[in-house]
Amino acid sequence: MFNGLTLAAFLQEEQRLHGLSPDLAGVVEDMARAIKQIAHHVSQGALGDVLGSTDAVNIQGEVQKKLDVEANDIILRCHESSGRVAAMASEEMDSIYLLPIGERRGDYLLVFDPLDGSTNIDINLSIGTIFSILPCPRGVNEPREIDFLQPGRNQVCAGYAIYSQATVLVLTLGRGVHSFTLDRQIGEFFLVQRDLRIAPQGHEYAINTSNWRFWEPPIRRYIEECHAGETGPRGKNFNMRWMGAMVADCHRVLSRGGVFLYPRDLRDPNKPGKLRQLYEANPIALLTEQAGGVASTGRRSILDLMPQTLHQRIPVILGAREEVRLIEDYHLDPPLQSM
Ligand code: P6P
Repeated sequence: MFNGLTLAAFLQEEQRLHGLSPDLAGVVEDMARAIKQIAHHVSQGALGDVLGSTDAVNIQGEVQKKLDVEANDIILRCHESSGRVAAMASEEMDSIYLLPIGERRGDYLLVFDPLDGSTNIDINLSIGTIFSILPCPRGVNEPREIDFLQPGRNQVCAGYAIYSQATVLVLTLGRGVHSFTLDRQIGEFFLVQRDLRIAPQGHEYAINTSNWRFWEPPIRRYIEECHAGETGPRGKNFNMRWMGAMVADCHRVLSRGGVFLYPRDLRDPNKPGKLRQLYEANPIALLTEQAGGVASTGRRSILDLMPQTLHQRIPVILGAREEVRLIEDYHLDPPLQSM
């Protein structure tokens, strides 16, 4: 058996050494319990009744997969009677989720994408769960949507699970980014890496290049220079990856560097981006910054943005500090802005 620190022991250490709130530790442990249950369903594949779609469409306009709904319900069930959260919100639910009458309200708001990358489910490729924990405004016993509309810098915890060869939980409590791997035999998460760091320079980029014709000039310029490789202005060769699941691409960035981009594109000028701020961009942005990277819309820090609606979408460019700063500089370049 792996003899590293279990998640529970890590959280006890955080309480002992850094004053982590026992209730916040409890929310993390409840989320880990939900992730273990989701991991079990995901691992069933075609052998379980988990593949395929429902006939429902969520608020995002996306057909809900069976596992989307199952994962969402598992997370709700793991938290609604804990007395640690005051309310929850999810990519799969139009409005916020108020606890059943009689359940004690806690100090935290939980926001999550229960299954990110759903289009990968039926083809057995990586998917994940992304979560963000916000403080519930003091004195609020029945939270409203507006109580969730906090900038990402308010998060007290952010993390994701990636369901792949192994089930890996990556987590920050504001003191670095730490990675845990699930031992399925005994049902424990073990700490396998403390303080993940993203190298300031990178040579891998992740973007869906089929959207090329919709990109703004600064993004085209950056990607063209990556394509030009060592013969071009960057003087080095780049590699490209696109997993179709933000959690998988961003796990690679956190694990071996590079940059992830889902920029604003001109397909629908009213849509500032594809990825949702509260439960995709904000938690991954906090993890990125905690690992020494930068998370930007191209024009400003993601974590400083005040969300206007629960399912707000924003542009996302994150990863290696020097790469993201270069992309931000391209957004400031006046000749390009006029294009
Ligand atoms: P596209 C998954 O649906 C998701 O929200 C992210 O996880 C992923 O990075 C992106 O959309 C993929 O979008 O346009 O390449 O299918």
